[in-house]
Amino acid sequence: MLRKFSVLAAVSVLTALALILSACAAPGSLTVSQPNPGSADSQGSSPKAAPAPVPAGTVRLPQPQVAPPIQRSEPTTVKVEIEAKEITALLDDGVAFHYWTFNGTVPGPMIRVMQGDTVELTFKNAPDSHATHSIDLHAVTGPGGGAKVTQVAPGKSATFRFKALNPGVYVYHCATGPVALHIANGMYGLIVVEPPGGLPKVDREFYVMQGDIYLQGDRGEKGLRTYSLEKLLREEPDYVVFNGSVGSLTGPNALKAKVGETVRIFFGVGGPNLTSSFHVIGEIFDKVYPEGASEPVSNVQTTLVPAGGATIAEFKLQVPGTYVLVDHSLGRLEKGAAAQIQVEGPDNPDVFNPIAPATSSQDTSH
Ligand SMILES: [Cu+2]
Repeated sequence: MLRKFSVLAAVSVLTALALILSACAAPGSLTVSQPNPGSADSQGSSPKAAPAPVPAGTVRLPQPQVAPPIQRSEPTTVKVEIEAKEITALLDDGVAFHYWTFNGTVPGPMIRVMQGDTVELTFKNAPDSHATHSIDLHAVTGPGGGAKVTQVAPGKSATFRFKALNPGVYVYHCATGPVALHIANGMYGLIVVEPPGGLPKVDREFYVMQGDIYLQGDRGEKGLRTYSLEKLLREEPDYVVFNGSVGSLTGPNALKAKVGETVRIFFGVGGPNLTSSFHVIGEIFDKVYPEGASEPVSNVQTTLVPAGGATIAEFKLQVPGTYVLVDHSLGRLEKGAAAQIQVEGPDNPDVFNPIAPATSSQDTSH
């Protein structure tokens, strides 16, 4: 069924492209896009139909682990296995979504290798998948970043090797058409390629990725929601989230650290559409590797991370409290883009001292 949707979705993309081209060919005339009755958005039900109820027992996707730092100094061959899995999970309280994932998490697993390693990657597509999937790693030098040789039908697999030539932190994503839809539905992750000798030691590492999600219906509607290719093409997301869902890294799910520790955040943007103005409220990045480049810069408040890009941000924690990770295009905070680091430890009045705090009950710290 969804494979059929995928074909229809591709037709819709081509229709949109034709509209753009016709607009370009007729300067001065304004082409207004018409609703496409053949698009995935209207397939099978009226766009006004209420979403189906959230299936019983639906929970949030688990969080991916941070891969451990490389301990060796010589290159080797690393075998990696990744499986595309389509899973219904909670996107928000009372809202379920049919995610397309790598290994069942959003983002997918962090792959961590060393510069000079040969990576042998086996890509599988689960037998119960409905769509073909693939993988394009930005750390790969070769056609499609691997996507040309990994267009894998449900129940099938493919294997290829690549040499990790350049150190850095790179996005990987599904590259099966419409690529933006596969990314929006959850198919992205990071591969870290450490330089020989590794990254400088820190006390804690975190793995966070931002994504924009597009749904049929109105914002805030409850139930089992369906993706919207139309909104994706208009770049009007219903949700902007860190690590797959609203609240996946806040409250009881917050990241944890202690005063005196230095932390490193591997932060990537799956997109597919939005660039992030990545910022941590109440902190200054002591070091940022802009766009994942090899040379860090110092003392940064907010760093731009493009769609399909990543960065490494590092800072020391001097003051206890809750620090909120945001995209400083703050309308997106209202769409879910927040994570928290809860920092425990002794007060540090030399650095921060609430002498006479406001007594208003209004909390603006989120
Ligand atoms: Cu895919």
